[in-house]
Amino acid sequence: MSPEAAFPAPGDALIVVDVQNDFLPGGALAVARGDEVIAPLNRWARAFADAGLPVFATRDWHPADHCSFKAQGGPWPPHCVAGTPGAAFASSLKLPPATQIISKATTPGQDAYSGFGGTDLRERLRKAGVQRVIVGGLATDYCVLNTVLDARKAGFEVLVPESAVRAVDVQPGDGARALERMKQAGAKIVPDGASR
Ligand code: VGL
Ligand code: ZN
Repeated sequence: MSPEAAFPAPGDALIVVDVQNDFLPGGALAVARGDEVIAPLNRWARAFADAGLPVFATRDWHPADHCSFKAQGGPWPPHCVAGTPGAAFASSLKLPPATQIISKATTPGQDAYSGFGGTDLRERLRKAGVQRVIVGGLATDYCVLNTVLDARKAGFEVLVPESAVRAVDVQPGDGARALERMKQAGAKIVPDGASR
């Protein structure tokens, strides 16, 4: 039986990471082929909603003077400024109405690649009785990586469908190395052929 055939089951949650316009082709911090995660994530989201299981969506939600922006000495161009079109979820992303939105890196002085960083995501997962999370979104080598590592540290089982993640690849191979680090941390990477 393929791994995802058992999904989703009670105790599972879906975490959709930062599928925001600024990370999509044409955006301020575009991830190459970032739009390709949307169709598989829509299928996962529908499966979770149909099963009555929780869906979480994280978003980068920065103030205009955020420390990660070049003007403040950070590594990135301005992106995902709270309330701007670039910070909005992709319009083709079909999040179920009950999706719980987790905003992160919302203050000028702190960055957070992880959806667990400075948020109540862990408590919300615990309260929902979640034991296993499926994580997809953008970008493999930053926010997906750190969300997955924190989920493992918090004791959750983690599944990452390769079809549902894409990398920034500032250095070629960053995305592949990030997947390797997730695997080392105990996450299960589901290769494209095996996934939806
Ligand atoms: C991200 C770079 C800067 C991400 C967020 O969502 O992966 N990457 N801020
Ligand atoms: Zn950011």
